Amino acid sequence: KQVKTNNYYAQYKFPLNQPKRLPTSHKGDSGLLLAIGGSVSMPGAIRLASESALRCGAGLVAVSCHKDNQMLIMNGRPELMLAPETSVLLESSTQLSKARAYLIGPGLGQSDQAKQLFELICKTSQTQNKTTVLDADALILLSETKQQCNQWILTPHPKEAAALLQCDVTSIEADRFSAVRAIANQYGGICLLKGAGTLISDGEHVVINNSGNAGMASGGMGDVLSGVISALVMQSDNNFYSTCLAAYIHGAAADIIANNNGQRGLLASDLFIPLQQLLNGKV
Ligand code: NPW
Ligand code: AMP
Ligand code: MG
Repeated sequence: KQVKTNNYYAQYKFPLNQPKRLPTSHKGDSGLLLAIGGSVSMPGAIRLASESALRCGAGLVAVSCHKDNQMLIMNGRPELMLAPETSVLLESSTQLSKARAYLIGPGLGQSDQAKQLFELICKTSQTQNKTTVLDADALILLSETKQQCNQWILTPHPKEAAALLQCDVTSIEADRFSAVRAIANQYGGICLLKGAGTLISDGEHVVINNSGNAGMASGGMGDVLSGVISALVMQSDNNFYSTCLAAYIHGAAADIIANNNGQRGLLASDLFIPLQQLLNGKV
């Protein structure tokens, strides 16, 4: 089985469907992302994910979050839109049918409402073959239901990976290569196993990411990554490639900040502008 280092960025700097924005581009060309998360105690996670998706070229982002958080999440980022907050309302919404990709999990929580949203998104991504990034709480919910879909991109940290494979964190870390392949094979699609030396696998091949630094061990960093992946899959027809590229620029953006300011105190939201610069070849 092949193991490669992540040189996707160096090899194909602009392999997206729209290498450069055409003069005639409109926002529909790069697609609508439906982002679901942001329970009462965690509005920041889905805001970080949604804002990074915008910075990485998503045409439109609509957020489904707890009602109490709607204004907070829109605050200071009026480019974001709202989607219905319950599964019943979301099911008949245009955002669900029109979205080019779904992102579910950042700050979602595991309440009954979260479970219903999770079931709706799983069902719709399976029946409509829609690319869906599952992160954070969505991975814990997935570990309880054992569903499969080839259009899924799963982004566990080691504890979430342990839940998915029903083992402990020590076993995951003892053989990260087997773990990342096993998750992709068991649940379908692509798995990105986080940590120093993030691994990405389609169940067969494994790519090792070589960007990033220990300053990234801070809250919200994974939420940003889920937004980057979501934006890139909407602009490409290759989910594996887009996930590798996202991992690379996520780490590289953190490296740029750390080189200037140091690793300690690096914030997830510091990554937005360097992400945009990297994606556009400006650094
Ligand atoms: P311990 O302490 O080692 O036993 P968090 P999360 C473990 C949202 N967030 N390797 C560690 O366990 C997310 O989106 C919201 C091994 C830790 O205590 C999710 O919806 C934020 N173990 C939700 O919170 C910012 C690791 O897991 C435990 C590990 C839960 O996300 C933060 C739980 O970890 C967060 O993103 C590793 N690499 N990483 C916001 N601003 O709104 C973690 N663990 O950090 O309590 O929660 O699982 O990451
Ligand atoms: P999460 O645990 O979901 O917030 O995700 C944390 C993000 O930061 C993932 O993309 C990790 O790969 C990255 N990260 C955390 N710690 C490190 C580290 N020590 N070195 C490199 N990347 C890290
Ligand atoms: Mg996380």
